[in-house]
Amino acid sequence: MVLALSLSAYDPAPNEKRNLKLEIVELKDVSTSTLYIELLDASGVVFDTRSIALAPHATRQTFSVREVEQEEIAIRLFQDLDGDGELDKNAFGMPTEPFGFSNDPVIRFGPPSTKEILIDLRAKTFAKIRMQ
Ligand SMILES: [Ca+2]
Repeated sequence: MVLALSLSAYDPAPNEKRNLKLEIVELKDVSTSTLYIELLDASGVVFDTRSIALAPHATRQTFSVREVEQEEIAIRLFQDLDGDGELDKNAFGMPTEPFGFSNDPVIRFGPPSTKEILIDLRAKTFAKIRMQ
């Protein structure tokens, strides 16, 4: 017991928090819109959602992800143009509002896997996402 207690003093920051600065580019140039940002853990579960009221005609936006405990996260975003708080889709299920994912995956027939969009926060402190 004494040994365990003394060893714990050498634990390398077990609750280390990580930050990521995001630059989001190629937003659609409109007078009013809101950017929704979803943060997912490595298993694809959303653990945080943020929204930003974009400045009129903003085509880029920065955002800081602060103090997350996850070592890897995935990021999903969309630009809500009609103010309903949801990503609009057409009859085929294709988004009709701008969206983006971390790592800028090529979108073909559906959303990317979580693995494709994971960012390793132990290696990266900055990421750029292009809206599609
Ligand atoms: Ca919408």
